Amino acid sequence: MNIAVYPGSFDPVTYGHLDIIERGAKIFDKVVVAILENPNKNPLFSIDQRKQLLISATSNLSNVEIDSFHGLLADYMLHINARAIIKGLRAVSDFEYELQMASINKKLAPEVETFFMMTNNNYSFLSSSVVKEVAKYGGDISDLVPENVLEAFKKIYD
Ligand code: COD
Repeated sequence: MNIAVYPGSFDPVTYGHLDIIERGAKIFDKVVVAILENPNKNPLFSIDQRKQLLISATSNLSNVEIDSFHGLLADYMLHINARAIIKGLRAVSDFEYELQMASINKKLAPEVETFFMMTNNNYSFLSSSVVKEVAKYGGDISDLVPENVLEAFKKIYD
């Protein structure tokens, strides 16, 4: 079975992420969306909240699973016996960082390949940070995130 891991912070999941997940799920047998538990970051949503938001936003996709991990992605890949990492690319600015990540992951786990998927043009400007900023100041994010994420923001800011 070809298992791909789509790692990220997903704080919170956006339509940009979901587009990558849906397209990835058509190519790979299974896609594991893996949320990084990063003690150095101060997320808006807890790991459990992010997990729940992702679970319900992907409930229509039978070959998608949601998990979380800490430490190195390369170790997690070997731990779950996955050989493919999916990354989304938006702008040239993503490329430099992602090239560095792909290179270090290749060094740490040579049998693991990184696959890059170009953003959907409709979401090329979209990131979790942009969504959080707009929501914080009362802007409309209904075209940017699924309904359940919209509800989660309402609980924080309404
Ligand atoms: N369109 C397309 N792709 C998108 C969009 C969009 N609108 N928005 C986000 N994406 C992509 C991102 O490019 C990324 O590939 C993925 O979706 C997740 O995005 P985020 O912002 O939720 O997550 P990041 O970028 O904060 O995640 C970083 C990782 C957790 C993947 C990374 O830090 C990591 O692998 N950490 C583990 C530690 C490790 O192994 N480090 C390497 C050695 S130093």
